[in-house]
Amino acid sequence: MDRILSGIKPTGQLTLGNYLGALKHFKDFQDQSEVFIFIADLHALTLPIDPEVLRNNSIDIASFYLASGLDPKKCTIFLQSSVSAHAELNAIMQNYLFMGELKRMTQFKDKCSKMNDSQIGLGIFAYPVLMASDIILYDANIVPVGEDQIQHVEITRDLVHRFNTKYGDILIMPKAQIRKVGARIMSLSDPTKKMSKSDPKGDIFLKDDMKTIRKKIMSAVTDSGTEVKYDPENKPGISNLLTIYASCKDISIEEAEKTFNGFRYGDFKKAVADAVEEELTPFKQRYEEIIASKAYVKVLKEGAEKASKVASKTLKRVQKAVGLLTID
Ligand code: ATP
Ligand code: LTN
Repeated sequence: MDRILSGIKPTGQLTLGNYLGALKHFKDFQDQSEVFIFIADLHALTLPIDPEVLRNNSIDIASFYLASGLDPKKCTIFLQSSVSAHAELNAIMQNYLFMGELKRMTQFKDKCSKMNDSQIGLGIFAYPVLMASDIILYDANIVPVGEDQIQHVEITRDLVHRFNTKYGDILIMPKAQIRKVGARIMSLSDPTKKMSKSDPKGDIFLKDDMKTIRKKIMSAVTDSGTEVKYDPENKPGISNLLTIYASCKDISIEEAEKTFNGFRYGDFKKAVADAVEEELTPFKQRYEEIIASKAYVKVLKEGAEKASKVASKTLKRVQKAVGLLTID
């Protein structure tokens, strides 16, 4: 049976990009696979963050997970920090990834390009080690993520290969699973940049009210010309809106393109806003109910117990393999 693992870090308000690229699809696995979905709160500490903001963001993500249809009876939902094996495995795995590899990571370069060495914490540099540990702990073979995370899964694969070559077949080889549509939603104000929760210009936030969301879509940057056509290079704005539409409707880009043959930009944007509203309205309602009932508390508590059982077994296996004396 497939083992699925993914997580979102509570660094800010979740965006439509997080939803369409990752969150929306997690539930699709829970009927036929073993699914582990977590809140990557230790990762959120890798850049400065206010403690109260971190706590609230974590509660939000847990509630969004439940609102997306993830069922705690069918999957395991937990906080990374409540399973200590993540930090313990990290301490071992940091010896099997090297400075040169870590320096080449796009996320590290993007996030730290404007900082000097006295501002860059070790955690953001070593980020891929912790992420690899997250994946390895649950013997996950499938890691559903947006496009920006492929490089981190690839370095995990390098680590697994390196480790298994040295110690035998100890770790499961994971693979990133990327959506055909929606793996990279772009900013509405600059469609050449990724929509990102830490760079909130041109973002749609899941907590925005529907009126604001519609307004943002209606004022999204479009391109010269009049044709609604998928051409990311020459028409990044229109292509991004087509992607958002296709992803909300669960159809291909080609089908979306056909739907808008002959449409004016204004009418097209209105249809995109309708599709987003249709998709997000029930989701947002469920989120409000979950926040009000605090349903996430029990889920996170039980999730931590379930996750810890699985994680501690893998940790033991790794400790033994590298020669740590494990006394049962
Ligand atoms: P940050 O801005 O703090 O780096 P982020 O918005 O990129 O955060 P993450 O927590 O890194 O979000 O990502 C959670 C999941 O959402 C990941 O699987 C990531 O690949 C996916 N994701 C993030 N942004 C987008 C986007 N614009 N389009 C599609 N998927 C995305
Ligand atoms: N790096 C990811 C969050 C994350 C993750 C993981 C995703 C941390 N550990 C393990 C998948 C598997 C991000 O920034 N979205």
